[in-house]
Amino acid sequence: LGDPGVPEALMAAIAGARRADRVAAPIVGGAERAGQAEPVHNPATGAVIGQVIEADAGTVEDAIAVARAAQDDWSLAGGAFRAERLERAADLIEDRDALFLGLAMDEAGKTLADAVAEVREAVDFLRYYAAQARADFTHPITLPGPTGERNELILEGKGLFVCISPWNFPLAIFLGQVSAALAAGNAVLAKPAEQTPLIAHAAVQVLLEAGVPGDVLALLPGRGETVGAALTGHDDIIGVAFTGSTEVARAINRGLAGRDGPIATLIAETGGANAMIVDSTALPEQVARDAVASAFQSAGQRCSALRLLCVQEDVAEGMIEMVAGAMAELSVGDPAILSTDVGPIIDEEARANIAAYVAEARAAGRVIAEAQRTTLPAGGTFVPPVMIRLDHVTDLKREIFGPVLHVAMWKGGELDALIDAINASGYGLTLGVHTRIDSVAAHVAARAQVGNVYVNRNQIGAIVGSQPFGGRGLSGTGPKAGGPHYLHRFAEEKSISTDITAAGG
Ligand code: TXE
Repeated sequence: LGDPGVPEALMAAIAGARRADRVAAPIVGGAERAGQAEPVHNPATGAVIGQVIEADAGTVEDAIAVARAAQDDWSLAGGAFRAERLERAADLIEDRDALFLGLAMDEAGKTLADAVAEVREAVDFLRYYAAQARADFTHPITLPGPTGERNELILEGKGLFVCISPWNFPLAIFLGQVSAALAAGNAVLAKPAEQTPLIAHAAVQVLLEAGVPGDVLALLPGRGETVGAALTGHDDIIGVAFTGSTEVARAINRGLAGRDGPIATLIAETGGANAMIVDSTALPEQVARDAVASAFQSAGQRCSALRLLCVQEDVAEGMIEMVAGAMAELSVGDPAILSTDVGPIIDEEARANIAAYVAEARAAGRVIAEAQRTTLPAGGTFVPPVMIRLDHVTDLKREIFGPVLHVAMWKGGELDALIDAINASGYGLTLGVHTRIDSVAAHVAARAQVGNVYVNRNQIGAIVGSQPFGGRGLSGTGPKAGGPHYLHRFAEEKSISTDITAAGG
């Protein structure tokens, strides 16, 4: 996006690819299912951008039966066979970037920059897991043993995996889960978020076109309480990859535990109450840049987003002023306008919740800064960025999934108490630290009970292969997406020991 002219050219290509007649129908065995269509809306304008058809109970059962019959062959086909297809899908998405960028913008309210990052991440996931499948799932691993014995370890698909994804990364998280489950040799039943079925539908179409057999990949749009619960409560399911709220992860866990089926795996990535610790040696310009980007990109609708800025007391006034100044510059509005920095909240329910929280803070006199440059389309669901002052870091009780940055102060000499208080939230996703003292950064990084630590930089971002992403505690189960161990959680290990002293051995 850095080249002059590139954003304009992309916007023109996106406009050319836009259509209002897309239908996210369930896909089972490679074929679409009919049903009652409901509108899908653009959160920035309220405009109808397509339709979705919820999978009914019969469609869910059919998808499970079809997947059950096909999964073994898919697993036996080997990692290289599967990798080829996932890599082809990555190529197809790159070829059709205007389609996917446009859907990320129109369906999820992303700015062009956020949409570009999202499509890039989705493609990276496909290629990364494909490469791992080729390396680890194609040939047996030979293990040591006594003379006359051959010991091998092979990795196979576990069975039927349910992938349940959220709306905030409707392509990257959706495809990250689905491609990992497929790469490892599972059959996949994918349920996208209610708000973003169209981009998921386009992604499944690409995977099928790339040669993934229709029988091992079903798309089942619909609500969490109906389609999601039917899938995760089914006895034939062996694993669930879930990203969303902590409450739903708990509900899924309870559902899995209550079944008569096999002991299932749950890979969950949930929310965060992410803090940034700023000490008196930190560079104010850098803090302002990183805090504002971390808190307000994607309108704060990222699990990694900065929620709580903890500034050392003696420099707090200047730091907060600097952050407030950077906030005031943000332009809030329709992402279809290229200069927009902050887009809409995903839907009216989420908007109303965040707005009520902000109104309460405002009434208590705690709103100390807000974005000034707002041009909000009438039918959209927006909350302009705000900064809220807290008396103490422990005053942040829950995740506010929107453009709300809290700020609290801490006293020099009380760093360990601060880290303990942050850890005590129970969440464990990201923690940022801004300091010019290396030993302080190392100390914070060592004591932080989180999955991702960011030092002197923007506290969001998970580069596939370089910054494996995921939390602990209330933030999820691990292993980390885009990391070397993720794929193995989707796989079974089988060890084969053969006596090779016998004839022909
Ligand atoms: O998430 P849900 P929502 C957090 C964030 C946000 C809150 C609610 O705090 O405010 O969650 O967002 C499916 N069985 N995050 O309502 O409900 C649902 O259909 C099976 C953090 O969007 O958790 C969707 O596909 N599935 C986050 C997915 O779960 C069920 C991203 C997520 O929905 C289900 C999104 C059920 N009983 C929200 N109920 C992050 N980590 O980035 C719902 N679902």
